Amino acid sequence: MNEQLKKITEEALSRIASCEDQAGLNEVRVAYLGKKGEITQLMKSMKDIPAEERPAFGQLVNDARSKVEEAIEEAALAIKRRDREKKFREEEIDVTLPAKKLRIGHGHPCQRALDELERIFTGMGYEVVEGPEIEYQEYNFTKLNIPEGHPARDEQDTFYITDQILLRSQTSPVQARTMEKGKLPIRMISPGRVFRSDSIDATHSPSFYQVEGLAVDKYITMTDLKGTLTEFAKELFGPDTKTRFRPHHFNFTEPSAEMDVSCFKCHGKGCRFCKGEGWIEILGCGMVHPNVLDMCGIDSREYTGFAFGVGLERIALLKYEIDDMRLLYENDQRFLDQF
Ligand code: 2NL
Repeated sequence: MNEQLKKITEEALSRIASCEDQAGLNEVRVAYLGKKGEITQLMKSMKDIPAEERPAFGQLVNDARSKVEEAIEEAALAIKRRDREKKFREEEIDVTLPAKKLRIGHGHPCQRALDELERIFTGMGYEVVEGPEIEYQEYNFTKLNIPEGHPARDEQDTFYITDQILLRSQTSPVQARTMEKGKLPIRMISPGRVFRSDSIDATHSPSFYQVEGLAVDKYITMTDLKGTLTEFAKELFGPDTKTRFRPHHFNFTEPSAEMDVSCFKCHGKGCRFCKGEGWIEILGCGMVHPNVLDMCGIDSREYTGFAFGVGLERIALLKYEIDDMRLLYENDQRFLDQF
């Protein structure tokens, strides 16, 4: 019996030593310590030996049982440790490896110019309003004091879709629609894409971006126009910027003017940038024509307003010192990355 116990114990220990995983250990546990396991069987066979040998033999079997249990426990721990180390090795991250290069872009020069314009005007309490690019000629022309048959309609070489519907040639229709809603006073800018049947060159394109502005309230005067637009110019081109207003003609404003800013390169002395003028033309503006107010449902005897229109590309070209508008549309990254 003793010999057998020794043999079984050694066998068990050697099987435990060669176990690769927890499942293998479990099999060994069942084979030796389970209900029908070999060591358990030995314990059960106690009744076959003489009564006086039983206590000593029982002690031996119990010792053997503990030895095997301990060996299994130790082996289980070792396997667990080995598995964890293997997992750590496999999941190791080399934090010293160079990172993947992140390519961070930036807004298109026109978008950045627009962001800047919106920042300046919303800062003065203006709301940004957008509207449809396809319009009725009624909103694009008639309500802006450009009646049917007026030469200004041809001058703008508009793209017609039907005889009533066209691609807007300015964003003023958005303002006409806002005035019609009748909520006064109005302080708004309307940025957006406009279309004219022009051939492409360094300063023209059949589709470009415009930002128009409109303020309508009681007692708005030309002084408000000059003050607001001068403040705008100072924000955009620097605090030393001066402005001047030259008489002009637009159908929708009376009086009308064009605004120049002092050249921000030579501060008015005259240079290549301003073509020796000292001044750079920036925008068109004027007091909203009473006909326009009335046709948009606002009583021109009670309310007045001023309006202006800026070409966004022109601002971007000036701000980033680009000399050909076509560069803005080509989407050549090597060019755009410079700004
Ligand atoms: C320019 C000139 C201008 C306006 C746009 C306007 C709109 C309404 C009423 C009156 Cl609803 N005026 N817009 C006024 C003056 C000039 O744009 O050269 N834009 C690029």
